[in-house]
Amino acid sequence: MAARRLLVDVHTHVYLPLYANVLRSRSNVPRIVQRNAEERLVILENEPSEGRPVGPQYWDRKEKLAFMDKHGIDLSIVSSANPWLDFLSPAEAEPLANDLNDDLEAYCASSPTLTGTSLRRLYGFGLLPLVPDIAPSSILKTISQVASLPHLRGVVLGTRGIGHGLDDETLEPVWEALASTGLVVFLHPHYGLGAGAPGAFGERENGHVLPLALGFPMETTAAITRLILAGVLDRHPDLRILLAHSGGALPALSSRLASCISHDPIVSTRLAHDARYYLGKLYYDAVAYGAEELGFVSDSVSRAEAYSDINSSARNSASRVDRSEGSQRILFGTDHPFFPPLSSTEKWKSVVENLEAIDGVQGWDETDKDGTLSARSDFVGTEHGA
Ligand code: 5CU
Repeated sequence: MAARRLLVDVHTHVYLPLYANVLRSRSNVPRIVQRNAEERLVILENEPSEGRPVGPQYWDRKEKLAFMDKHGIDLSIVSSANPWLDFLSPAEAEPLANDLNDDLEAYCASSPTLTGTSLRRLYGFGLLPLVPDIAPSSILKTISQVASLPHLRGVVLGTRGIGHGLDDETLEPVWEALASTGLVVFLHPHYGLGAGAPGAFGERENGHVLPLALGFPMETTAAITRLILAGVLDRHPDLRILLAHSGGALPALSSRLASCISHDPIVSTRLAHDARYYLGKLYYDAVAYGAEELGFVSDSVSRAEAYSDINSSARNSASRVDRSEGSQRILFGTDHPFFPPLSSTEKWKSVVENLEAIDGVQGWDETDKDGTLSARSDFVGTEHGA
């Protein structure tokens, strides 16, 4: 009998109890503050209204499983939510990373079994102690720890590396180790790009809209572009990087990026391929909320191979693509527990929209859609019997 298609969520977060306690102990952002009977999460700089209400949906595993049940999600790959360990010293970050990885392993390992399979319902992306002045050997030790924990399938990474971004040469052994272990690297924003630029977001109170809708994706776009420009994907073609929020603006700007590179005397001979080629080496969550956007990402991935030859003169012929190829690298996600509905609804709008978007991509057949919904099983090792 053919195996049932699983619904797998690759973008879903937790603040583990130990981490929430660290946030409660702090007097600066990021922190959890008590206001009257309510706890509030303050993680972004200049958050309006002292952050947002925070409760068990952020740390209680029962709530995660209830959310999954409500939306028909069989299996989730849970990652710590931002800002991870970014604000800690090396002496604090390394032991906390190790403890949180052990806690995440326990959170997943003791989750219910997925009926009819040998899988658990929860797997995880662990944490690395990526903070300024950390010894690279500490990061490498933690990569070995994560690789040894059977329910952790990768690591979640912010965009700052150890303070100098993802093009920092000091990170070279980190990419090497991540590529050789086969761990997935889930690249996720926290700071927002543009937020600090004078006048970028104006003075009007717009809640979280501008930093989340624009700042987050642009931060991811800049981080992955810097990594590509540093030649990391040329040196480590096996690195499996999953980009949050469907890769931000990278797909839409990739031809402009390629043009800027080819006109720049410093960079024009640096890379082995045209910039658009690297889009086919990355993975994208499907947290885009729209079928057109997913279709565009899919096209960008599908045409990537045609840009392998940096000197190819027939680039525009690559625009005739089989869109379904791109679906191979696009994976369903929810961003839970963020984006809860503002008024009570049976299902969360953010989830329903992402499911409808996958269903509505023109040119994707049922196999393409199923692959995206089930995280292509081999990507995170969630095939039946794994
Ligand atoms: O709503 C937010 O602030 C966030 C966040 O911080 N992280 C995330 O993954 N999604 C939404």
